[in-house]
Amino acid sequence: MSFADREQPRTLCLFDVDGTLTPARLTVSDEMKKTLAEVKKKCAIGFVGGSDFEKQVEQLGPNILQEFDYCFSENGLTAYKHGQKLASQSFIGWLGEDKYNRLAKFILRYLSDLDLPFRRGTFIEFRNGMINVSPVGRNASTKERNDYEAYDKQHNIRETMVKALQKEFPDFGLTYSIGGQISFDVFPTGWDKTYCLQYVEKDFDTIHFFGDKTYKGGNDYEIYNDPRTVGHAVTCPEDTIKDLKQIFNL
Ligand code: M1P
Repeated sequence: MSFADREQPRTLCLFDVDGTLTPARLTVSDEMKKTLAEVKKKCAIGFVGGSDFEKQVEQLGPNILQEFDYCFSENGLTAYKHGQKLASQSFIGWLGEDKYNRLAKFILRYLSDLDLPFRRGTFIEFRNGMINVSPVGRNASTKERNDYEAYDKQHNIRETMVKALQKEFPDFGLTYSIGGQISFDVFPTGWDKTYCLQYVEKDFDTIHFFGDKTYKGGNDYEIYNDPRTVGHAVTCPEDTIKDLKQIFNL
């Protein structure tokens, strides 16, 4: 059995990253690392985030492949178990070049017409299992991120853009998910965080999921409500630690 060295070998704790293990786009605390190491003695641990693997390394540290039993980037479209890469599908393979071209042209045109107080660079980030669209651009600094987020809250830029995309491409089978501060993810419907469960559902009797965006429309909603998980809604990394201490008597 893969996890025979754990006290509860058929239990998995799966964590969202931003707002659950770390503050949004920032790095993991020593206290969280210590708590996760304790939890790993009890059961298997993994994370599932919308970001790509490189960003998760920036946030969680260079040794994530050793520290976590499962690493799921882009909702599990890039997946590792015990440091070994698992097979995955790609966004472009699923959608096809023609449809992606139409989508990208519409997005770039839409973005160029937006009135924004400032812009930075990288407006479409092309990933393996999704694209990420940012009206302000992914090169925004932490301060610029916060400023943009406040502006977006006031003017509903992303929400309005998602509605326009849904109207323009009703038959593309895509889901648009506003999970962070400055962008939204676009991926095939069904490739939300529940996508990663296919890699773990047979190996565990209990899969705890911890996330901060578990409300309808949040990017933890589907996996939090999935019958295969026991959902835990948290408000911040400190709250996650509090829950873990209670659940595992740490
Ligand atoms: O993990 C949540 C989101 O984090 C980032 O969002 P933003 O840059 O807007 O704060 C992105 O990596 C996004 O893909 C991810 O869903």
